[in-house]
Amino acid sequence: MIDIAQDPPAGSATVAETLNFIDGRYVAGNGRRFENRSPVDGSLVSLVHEADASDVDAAVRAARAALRGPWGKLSQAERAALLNRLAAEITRRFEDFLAAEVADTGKPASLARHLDIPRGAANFNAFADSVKNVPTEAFEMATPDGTGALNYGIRRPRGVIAVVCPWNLPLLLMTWKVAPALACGNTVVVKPSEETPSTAALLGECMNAAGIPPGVYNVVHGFGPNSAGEFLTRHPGVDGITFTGETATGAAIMKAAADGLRPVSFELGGKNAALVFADCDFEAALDGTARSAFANTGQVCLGTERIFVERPIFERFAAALAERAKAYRFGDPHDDATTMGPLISREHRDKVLGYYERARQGGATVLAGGGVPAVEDRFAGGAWVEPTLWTGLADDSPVMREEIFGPCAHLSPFDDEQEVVARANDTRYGLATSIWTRDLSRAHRVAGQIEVGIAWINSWFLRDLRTSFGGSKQSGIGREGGVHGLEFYTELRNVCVKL
Ligand code: NAD
Ligand code: 6OD
Repeated sequence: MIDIAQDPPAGSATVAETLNFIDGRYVAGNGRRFENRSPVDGSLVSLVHEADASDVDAAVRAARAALRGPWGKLSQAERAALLNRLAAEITRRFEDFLAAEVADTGKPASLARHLDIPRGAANFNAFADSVKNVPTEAFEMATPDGTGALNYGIRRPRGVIAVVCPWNLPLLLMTWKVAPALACGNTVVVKPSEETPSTAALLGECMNAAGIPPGVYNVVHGFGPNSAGEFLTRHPGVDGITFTGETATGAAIMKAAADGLRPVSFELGGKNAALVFADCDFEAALDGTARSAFANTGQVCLGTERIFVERPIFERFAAALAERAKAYRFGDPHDDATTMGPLISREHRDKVLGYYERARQGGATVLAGGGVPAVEDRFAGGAWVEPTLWTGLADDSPVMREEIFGPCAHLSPFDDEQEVVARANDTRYGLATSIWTRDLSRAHRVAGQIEVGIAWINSWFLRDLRTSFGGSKQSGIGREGGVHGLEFYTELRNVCVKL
């Protein structure tokens, strides 16, 4: 989707530009300009100013100055009040955020309207609230002279936080990190995905309107290696790195973080399993599994790519899910009839179609999809792909092992609980699972045995922002959400007072 362009394309009269946001101002980057193209039809959305090393340095310095200056001097209650104003400002600009998110991602506006944009605002309110009432610890101790001592803990912001973001839920996932960082008193430099720079840039306007001091929130655009992502994560002025994205990228960032021993918080890839027992509420399991496999064109880290169905209902469930897959409608994201958008880019589509081909070559039976859908001529330049279901692959085939991140899943039958738990756990990932059953004892028993950070029973992607969120195994490092992010976004200091 993205080509490097030194100059605006020939013949374009006015081309929108997406600027970096540093120290409260929009600034042109010293680096190249690159194209942000719509995955719906390949049209140019904007020319994005890539930040070079000096731009990134300016952003980190601005963040450091704000930390020492106005932001660092605010009380927690004052910060929380500003974050509530910021949330209100996002809501006031709802339609602008919606338009920007849909332009970058091509996702149906109906989806972004109920998920991405409201969560962008909700994240700030939730974290402004959740850090308010967190106790620390206190210990009285005896001393040899008999007077004793008192220990108590206080929390302090970690400092300048680098926030490196993916493209699948751009505003939601960026604010999910920025909100707790700011609520805890840190300042941030955000590197949005090169595919989806617009809402991170737009948020700068809301920061200014809400009265958040300059330098608290900075945005630098660009790519990963040898670009803004690497310059930021290697910058010695960054005190911690929070990242959402691919597991392999997480490994590269962890190496960068090793210099200076900076802590990391990672939300990474998944190969999530749904476990559908024969005693489930069939329609609820069907709805939930269709959503978990196909929502956002399968580009949700929590999405299901492995579906295990108990044998007595396997054929019926597979046939019904295939009908759901065939019912999606592709087209204009602003048309309410459109229920599935494109993938993020042609490049990503090549990857997903590569797995479709591998499934075929591996002998899979294709129950639905398997290719590129017919779309209107005006969308021919887009990154469309069919929702796809397979059966018949072995658990150790690449399609069953590797994260595809597309609207596709494999269905396998199973015969007993221990067997399905072992198969669900047979992966290097450990992000999420959904268990569908009416047997409550079994539901809790299985949730306790699946090696994941998030287990849903009879639901999927049902989020209470006070709960912990993160992945086990190679799906992440650390937990965020509610008070859990305090471990990363603050430093706990013990004060020992000799009495
Ligand atoms: P990605 O890892 O390719 O890119 C994420 C970000 O990292 C981008 O901003 C990119 O520019 C930057 N980046 C890439 N290489 C870098 C480097 N060497 N140094 C610094 N920055 C670098 O991920 P993506 O393709 O944008 O997103 C899809 C992936 O994200 C999937 O694997 C998905 O599972 C994962 N994801 C996980 C979660 C979660 O909560 N666990 C949420 C969303 C997405
Ligand atoms: O809901 C959330 O807070 C969250 N982090 C969702 C992640 C979705 C991944 O694509």
